Amino acid sequence: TCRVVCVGEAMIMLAAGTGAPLEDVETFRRSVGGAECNVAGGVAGLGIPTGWLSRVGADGFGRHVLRDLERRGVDVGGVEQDPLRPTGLYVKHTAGGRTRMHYYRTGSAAAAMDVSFLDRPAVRDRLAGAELVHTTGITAAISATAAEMLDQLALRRDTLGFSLSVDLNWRPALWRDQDPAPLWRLLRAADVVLVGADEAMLFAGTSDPAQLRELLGPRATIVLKSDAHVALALEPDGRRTEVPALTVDVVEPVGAGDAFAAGYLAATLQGLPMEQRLRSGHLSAATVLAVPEDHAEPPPGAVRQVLLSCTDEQWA
Ligand code: KDG
Repeated sequence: TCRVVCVGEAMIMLAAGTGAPLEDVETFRRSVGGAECNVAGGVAGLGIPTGWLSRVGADGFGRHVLRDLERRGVDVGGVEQDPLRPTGLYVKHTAGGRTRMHYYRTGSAAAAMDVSFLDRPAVRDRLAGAELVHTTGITAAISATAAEMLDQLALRRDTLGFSLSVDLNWRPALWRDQDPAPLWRLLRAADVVLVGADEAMLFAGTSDPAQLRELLGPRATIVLKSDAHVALALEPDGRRTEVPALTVDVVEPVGAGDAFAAGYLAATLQGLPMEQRLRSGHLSAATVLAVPEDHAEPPPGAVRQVLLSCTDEQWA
């Protein structure tokens, strides 16, 4: 059984080969992205049995996504293949030091996830067996039916007994004029909320931990990653733990938040203290900051141990 289950869309990523205007770019490098499947790959890479629940098109891109996640050790038995709708795509284009994402995902197979998706036996069983379910604000944005599914997922948390982790992952390009109410509901239902200070400002108008606590309610451990590269955890009982990040040469930052989530969640499942969870998040994020893809390759066993439970002596 999977101890962790991640729910959300995966896409084929096409990284533009040059920083020329997009209309002039001729070559693209293919890989796989999507916030929740990045987290699934990261947690599985740290040795925790992990599944990814989603839908892909019954097309070559969907088959590639499945194959790639399986290769990284993620259980994909709960993924449904849609004969009618395609696997989503996005183009990542870095120019002048700035990365832009262009989404081609409207009407994708994953956007058709709805409440009934949770009742498919392969999905239901995995949720029932999971200790932790992770999703993000992106899934709340991709369609009204996916947002409804998340409301239902939060209800099932109480009957099935998993904890719910949500990364804000605020993507204004996906929300446009949509009402973000489903995202607020999801965040307020979560046991763990992961959020970057800059996106908290854009979404909630504040990145102050005490104000976020008021807005999000009493339930969750809030993990706030600040601009000064410090991660702060604010637990429901008021305890605060802060851990500074490593200094790394950043190749491309997209996906680092997902890797942080993976490290943090894997360490949480190992029962490690908060300081080590945050360290594990930073270390895992560093592995993605150093590559152009949105996720890193699974680490070898020896490295895995360091990523997961860096001791005070190792850190000092
Ligand atoms: O967090 C990284 C994701 O943003 C990326 O992999 C693509 O899921 C994606 C999205 O919707 O932006």
